[in-house]
Amino acid sequence: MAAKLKDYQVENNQIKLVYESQIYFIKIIEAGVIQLFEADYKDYNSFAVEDNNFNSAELDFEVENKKGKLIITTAELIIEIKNDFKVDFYDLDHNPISKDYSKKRDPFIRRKSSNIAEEEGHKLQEELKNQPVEVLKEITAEEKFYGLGDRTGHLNKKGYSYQLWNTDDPSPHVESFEVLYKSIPFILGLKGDYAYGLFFDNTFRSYFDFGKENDDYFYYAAEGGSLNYYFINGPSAKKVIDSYTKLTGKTPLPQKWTLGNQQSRWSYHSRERVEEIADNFRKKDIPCDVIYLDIDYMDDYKVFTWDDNKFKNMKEMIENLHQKGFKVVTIIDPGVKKEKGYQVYDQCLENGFYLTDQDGIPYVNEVWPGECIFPDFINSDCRAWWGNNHQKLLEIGIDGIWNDMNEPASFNGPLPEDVRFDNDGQKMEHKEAHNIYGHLMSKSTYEGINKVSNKRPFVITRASYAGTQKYSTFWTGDNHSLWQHLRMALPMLMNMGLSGLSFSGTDIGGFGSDATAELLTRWYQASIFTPLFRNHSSIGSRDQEPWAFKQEVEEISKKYIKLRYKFIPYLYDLLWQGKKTGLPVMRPLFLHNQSDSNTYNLNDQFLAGENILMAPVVQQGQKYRKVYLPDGKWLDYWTGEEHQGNNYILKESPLDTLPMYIKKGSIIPNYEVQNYIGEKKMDELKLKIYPGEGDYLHYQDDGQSFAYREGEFNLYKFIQEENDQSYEVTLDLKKQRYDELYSSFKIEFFNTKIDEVRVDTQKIDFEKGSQSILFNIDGDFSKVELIKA
Ligand code: MIG
Repeated sequence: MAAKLKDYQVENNQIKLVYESQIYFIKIIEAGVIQLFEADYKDYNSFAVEDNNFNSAELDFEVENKKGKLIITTAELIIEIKNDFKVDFYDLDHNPISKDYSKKRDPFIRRKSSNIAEEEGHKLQEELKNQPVEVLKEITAEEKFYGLGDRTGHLNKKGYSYQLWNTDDPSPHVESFEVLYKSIPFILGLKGDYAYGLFFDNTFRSYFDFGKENDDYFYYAAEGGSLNYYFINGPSAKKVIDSYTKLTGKTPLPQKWTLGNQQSRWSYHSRERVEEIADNFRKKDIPCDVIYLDIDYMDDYKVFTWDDNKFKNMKEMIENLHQKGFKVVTIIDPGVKKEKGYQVYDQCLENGFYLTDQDGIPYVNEVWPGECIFPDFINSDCRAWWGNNHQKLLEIGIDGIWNDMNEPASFNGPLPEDVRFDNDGQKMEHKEAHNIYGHLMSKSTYEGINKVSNKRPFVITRASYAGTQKYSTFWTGDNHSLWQHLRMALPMLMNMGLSGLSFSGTDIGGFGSDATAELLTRWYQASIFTPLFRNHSSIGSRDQEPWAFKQEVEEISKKYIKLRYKFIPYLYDLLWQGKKTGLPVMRPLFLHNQSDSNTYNLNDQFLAGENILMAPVVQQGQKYRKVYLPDGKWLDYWTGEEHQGNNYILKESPLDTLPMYIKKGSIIPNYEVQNYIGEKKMDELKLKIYPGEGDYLHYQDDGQSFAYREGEFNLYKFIQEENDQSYEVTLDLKKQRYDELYSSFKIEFFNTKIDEVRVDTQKIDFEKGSQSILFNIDGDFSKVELIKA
C-alpha cells in the first residue's frame, strides 16, 4: 500500500508522485493516452512499445493539489489521484470513464468441504491468489470488455477470467480455457457506449478477471515485474485502437499474394505429393497461391535443413511451383536438435545463444527432433544470428516462414520458471521471458528476411505478445474440426483484431479431428474475409483439401474461394487503411455502431471493413439464419434486395449461400478471378456501386516491394452522389506515382432504372442485368452521370 500522497513534482510531461511508502509516475503521452507506473519500472525497456509514435513535446496539462487529491487536466481528461495511488479518469464534463475500486477484493465463496470432487477427477477452478502487481477497477452495470487477443468464449468477456501464459494445449479449446498461445494484455472497455482502453505492459504470467469473482470490479494482476499500464481514452473504439497501435505498432502492408488461398497439411510428405496438390488446384480450377511445408520437409526435424530424399532437388521443386504461380512457406520451430556436427547446433553452442539452467549449463528439453537446446531470442545477437539462418531457405526460393511451437512448447514438461535468458547483458528468467519468446522469434525472423530480401517479409506465428503485429501474421493454433470451433473463430478473430492482430486466421476446416463436408464448406464461407485464408489439418485426420469430399463441396468451396479472389483489392485496401488507422479487417459491428446496444454481444456476425456485413452460417444443418442489420440501408449481396437497418431479418441460407450484405452508398473494388495473384495483369478494375452517398479510397502499388515508402503508389478516390434526376460518380486521382495505372474500369451499378449513361458528357452504351447495369469506361474518366428513368 502506498499510503498517503506526500509530495509531487512535474518533470516535463510526467508527474512524480511521492507517497509515504512508494514512488509512482504518471506520464502524459498524449491528452488521451496516460501511462502509470511505479518507480521500479523506470529503466525498463518495453518489448511491445519499441518507439511510441506520439508527439508529446507540446502537451498542455495542468496539475492541481486539492485537499490531498491531485488533479491533472489534459485536453481530454480529468485525472484524479488519491491516496494509495488510486486513480480515476473522467471526461471534461466530469463523467467517470474508469475508476479504481476503492475497497478490497471480495471474491465469491467457493463452497467445498472435502476433496471429493478432485478425487473423482473433476478439476476445480483455482482461487486467484494475491499478486505483487494488482489493479482493481470499478465495474458499472453496463460495462463490456473486449480484446485480450486469442481467448476462447464470447466477444464480450464480462463475467469471465483469463490468464496470460502462452500455452500449447492440443485438446479442444473450450469456453473454460483460461490460456492459449498468445498474450495480449490489452482490453477495450465499453462503459455504456463510451470506449476506453487499458494496456498492462508486463510480460510475467498475468490474470484478468472481468467481474467473475465479484460483479463490482475488474481485476488485473501479474506474478512479477512492476506496475506499468496505459489508460487510453476514447470515446470512440476506433480512436482507442488507433492509440493502442500507435504504442505497439500497426500491421505493415503485406505482399499481395499473402491474401490468396493457402493450402497446408501436416504434412505434405514428399515432393511428389506437393506437386500433386499444386497440380490439382490448377486442374480443378480452384485458385491457390501458397503451399505450406510442415515439419516433415526437414532432415530429421533439424531446422534450416531439408530432406533430400523425400524432397529431391528442393530448389527445382520450388522453381517449378513458382512457375505455376505458387509460393512456398516452410515451418521453423525454435528447438535445435542436440547433435554435434549439425551446424545450427554447433553455432548456437559456440556463441552461447542457448537457454541455460541456473549454473549456465545448456537447458535441454524434447521437441520433434528429440533432445533440443533452445535459442535465446531475448538476446539481440542471437536474434540476428537466427535471422541470418533463413538465408539458406531464401536462396532456394522459400517465400515465407511459419513459426510454430514458440510458446515455447516442450514435450518433457514445461521449461522451469528459472531457466536463464540473457537480455543483452542482464539476466532474465523464463517466468519473465516466456510470454515474449514467440514475439522475439517472429521479430528475428522478420528482420532476418528483411535483411536479404527486398520484399515485404511474410511470417506467420502461433505465440505472440502485444506488438508482434509489426513482424508477423497469426493463426489461432490447433483448433478442431468442430462446429463449436467454427463458431468460436469469429469472436476470437474479432478480439484479436481489436488487440492489434489484424492479419489473422484460423485453420480452415479445423486442424484436429475429421472435418465433415458441410463443416468445411461453411468454414470456407466464414473465412473469405479473414486476412489469413489457410486450410490446414493434422496428421492422421482425413484429407481436407476442397476436393477431398463430394463434388458439391468442391463446387461450393470453389465458388467461395473465387469470391475471395474477387475481393482481393478490397482486402488490400483495408490493410493499407489499417496501416494508418490500426483498424482490423474483421470488425465487430459495434466498431461502426457504437451506440447500438444490439451489437455489443453479437458473436456470429462481423463487418469486413465498414461496407460489408457477414453473417456466416455456423450451425450444422441451418438453412435459415437470423441476421441483425445495424443502422442504414443494406443490400443483399446475392439478390440485391434492400433492407432497412436497425432490424433483424431471416435469410434463407442453403449450403451454397453465405448471408452477406453491402451497405448502401458503398463503392467496392473487385478483380477478375485468377488462379493466383499476379497471374493476370490487372489493368482493369471492377467497381461495384451500390447507389447512395459515399466515397471510397483505392490504393494501388507493386504489391511486393517497399517502393511505396518512397511514394510509389496510386491513390484513387471514387465519389458517388445522388441528385433529383441523376446519379454522379466521379474519379479523383489523388496520387499518381506508380506507373501501372488502370486502363479501364468496369462499372456495375446496382440500379436498373437508368435511361442514359454519360462519361465526361459523352453518351455511352450500357448493358442491363436483373439487378444492375454494366458498362466499361476508360481509366482516365473524371465524371459519370447516370440519368434516372
Ligand atoms: O504439435 O508441425 O499448431 O499447425 O501442423 C504439433 C506440426 C506441432 C502444431 C501446429 C500445427 C502443425 C503441427 N504443430
